[in-house]
Amino acid sequence: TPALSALADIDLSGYDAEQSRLMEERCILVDERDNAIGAADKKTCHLMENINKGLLHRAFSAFVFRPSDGKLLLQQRASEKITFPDMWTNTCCSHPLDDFAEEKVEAEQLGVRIAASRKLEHELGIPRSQVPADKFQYLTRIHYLAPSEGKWGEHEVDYILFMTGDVDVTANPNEIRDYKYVDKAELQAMFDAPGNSFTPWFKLIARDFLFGWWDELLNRRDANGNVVATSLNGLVDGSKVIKM
Ligand code: DMA
Ligand code: MN
Repeated sequence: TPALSALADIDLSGYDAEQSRLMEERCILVDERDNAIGAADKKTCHLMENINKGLLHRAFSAFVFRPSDGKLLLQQRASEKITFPDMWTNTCCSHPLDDFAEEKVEAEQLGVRIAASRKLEHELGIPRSQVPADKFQYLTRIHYLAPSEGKWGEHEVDYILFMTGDVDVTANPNEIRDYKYVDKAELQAMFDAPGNSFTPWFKLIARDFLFGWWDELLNRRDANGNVVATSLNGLVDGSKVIKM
């Protein structure tokens, strides 16, 4: 692990109290091949000063689709978020935590799938019974770096997870400003419209992967016409980390 900025020197007092508290969560540090090499708090992991020294952590990006029409659930991040506030993005992103033994399990990507279930409940209020870990389809992992505002940024190995299911949303206003379901054309129109801003990871995933995988999802409907995330099993070689 490289020498890191002294934590006590970074003042969070100008930020939302709950989001500042969540900066104490401990992320899993990884190398570029996603080997776990340690842990550090979320604040340390998201400072560009540390990212520029190579600090890299594990994350997930979950995409939840409605079975009946294959629409994707998007969220707009709350203004309270310290990184990438107010931006539109995929259903839910966060980190598997070193704080929970079950979120460190790498076999079958179980740890990130458990973290996705936990955060869909925390951010969107979706009951965990509707988003159980075993319903997520792992696609691949991407390695990307993206500055946010000021001293903050992201540098992650990000697991892309798809899920299909009918979910009841009760958005947590400290996390979520707005949410909506979109089809491919509606998402493209949002990208093309002036004034919308999107997270950098969502833009990268949309640019290179999302629309093609979404087409496959829509093409592989079950006998009832519903889209099923597990139909994508084997579509992608998820064994390597893709550097974006
Ligand atoms: C972090 O997302 C993960 C990715 C893929 C960017 P986030 O900032 O929404 O995480 P959290 O809500 O836990 O702060
Ligand atoms: Mn992160």
